[in-house]
Amino acid sequence: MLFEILTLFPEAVKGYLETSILARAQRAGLVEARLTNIRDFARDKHQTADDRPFGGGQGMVMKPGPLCAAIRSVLPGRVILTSPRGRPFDQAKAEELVRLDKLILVCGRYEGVDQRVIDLLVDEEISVGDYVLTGGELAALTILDATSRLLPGVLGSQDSSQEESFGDGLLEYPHYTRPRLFEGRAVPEALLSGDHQRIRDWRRRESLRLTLLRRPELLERAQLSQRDRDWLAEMAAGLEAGREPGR
Ligand code: 4FV
Repeated sequence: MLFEILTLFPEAVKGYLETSILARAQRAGLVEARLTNIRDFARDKHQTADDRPFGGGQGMVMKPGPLCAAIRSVLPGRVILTSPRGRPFDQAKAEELVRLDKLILVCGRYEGVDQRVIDLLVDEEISVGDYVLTGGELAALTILDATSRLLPGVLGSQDSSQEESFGDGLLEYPHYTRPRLFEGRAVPEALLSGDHQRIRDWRRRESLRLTLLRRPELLERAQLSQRDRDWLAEMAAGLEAGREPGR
């Protein structure tokens, strides 16, 4: 899968791409990430990529000329602008995007980009959260990371995307590794039992319990068995009665 990243600060993105799983995926030819510096498309002698907003107000706005030229230099492909106005990014979106061969990720800076760039060339705006970043680069890397790790072969055997948060619409169960006892705290018995069904049940109950406590709205969309529903009812009753630890 090819990711074209358009940014005014390629150096801010490079380091992350050259690290761990993403670096290995690029070496294996599973992922290709190309960086384009939007300023290279500014034609004036000072290579100006931003200007003051019409109508006044704080900050600067990215100029349409350099940004449109930069986008057109990497077309065709799905053009995504990372911005707080965008559709919230989630696992389902990552699973949709990973079906594409190529993604063009445009990183905003300053107050944002001239609206005519969006009207002319942007297919969709995506937000990684309801907060304001200094730049869209972290959002672009978030989308690239969550999407490319779903590509077959990107996650090695030691890392799996099977059983994880949102994999089945629930929050992930707690993880434990050696030592068995740490600062007086033991690993739950079930995980030491060697009984695979018991281990699966413990993990499923923990996922359900954490999701009930922290993200109950996710339960509406999750695929739940009757046993899951029975457990949830028991937990909800336990919470009511203060029996279930609220954590
Ligand atoms: C953002 C977000 C974000 C806004 C102004 C870049 C910044 C600056 N992008 N999800 N939240 N972008 O805050 O995606 O242009």
